Amino acid sequence: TDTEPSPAVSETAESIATMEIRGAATIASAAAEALAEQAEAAAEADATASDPEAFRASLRAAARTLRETRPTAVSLPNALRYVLQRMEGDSVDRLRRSVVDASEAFVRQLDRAQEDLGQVGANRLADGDTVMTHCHSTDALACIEAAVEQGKSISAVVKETRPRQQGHITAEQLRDAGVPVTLIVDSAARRYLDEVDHVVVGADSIAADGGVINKIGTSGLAVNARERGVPIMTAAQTIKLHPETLTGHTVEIEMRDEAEVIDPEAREAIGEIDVENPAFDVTPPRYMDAIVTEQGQFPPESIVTLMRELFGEGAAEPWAE
Ligand code: RUB
Repeated sequence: TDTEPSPAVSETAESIATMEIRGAATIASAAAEALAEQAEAAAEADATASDPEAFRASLRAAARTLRETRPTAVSLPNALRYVLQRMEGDSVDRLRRSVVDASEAFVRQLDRAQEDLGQVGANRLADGDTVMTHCHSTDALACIEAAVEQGKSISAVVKETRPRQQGHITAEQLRDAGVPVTLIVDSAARRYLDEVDHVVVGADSIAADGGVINKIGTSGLAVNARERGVPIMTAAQTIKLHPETLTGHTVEIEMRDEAEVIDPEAREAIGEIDVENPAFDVTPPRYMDAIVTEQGQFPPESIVTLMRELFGEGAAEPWAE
């Protein structure tokens, strides 16, 4: 149809769904860039090149395709909202320009925010600290890397993070930053907390009550950290704040394929069982010591104030048909 997403958008959507592109911040910037690619393609395509309304419709359709890839990281719809709300002009060329500019501004802000929150998070870490990580979060890594840049000597205990083992990516990136890494299986976390000074995790979404939605296993880690007396922070740019939770909605937890947990043959051998594979969980605010954002650090219970300030007008859906 006229509003079919361009090949670039379909490709990005596919890469997000298959987790070739993953992690909340990376997904957000890829989505914003895909909208810019859609704008460039639509400014050339026969059906949209000279029809501003058709052009707008093709951008909305592209945003819907991107939106449907994964449900939990709110940075994805927040990115789409940011770009579409800035789409303006009465000619296709003006519309195209506004989308491309908004997309570039969004990605610049995202990078800047990560740098700024890295400084805040780094201030919470002391020279000689050992940190524990879960999954792979570019926001969490920004804090550790900034601490290293401040001249602090940091080492890390990295949880492998079943079933997709994003911990391996974290281990590699920390090693590249000169941080000595010890990789452990997830179930060894409590044992190693005795040797850890700070737990640093990321977030896919932050709810209005301060609940932190992040990779499955984060909530158990937080409870264990509290029991061991180890502080835990979540590093999350404000793009992770989930506006719909202001009006009582809950965050959808993605359920992924059982083949990530057990291979079909082994499953067959066991016989009749159920297998479930939730990708994320919710850490209640009382188990999280701080949410570190580019606007400073917040106790989870007070994040709602920032959320109202930034997303108070609610969760518009500029991609609706
Ligand atoms: C990734 C994950 C990360 C957050 C934050 O899950 O839970 O901790 O997305 O990452 P998945 P970042 O691998 O399933 O996408 O700080 O890079 O936004």
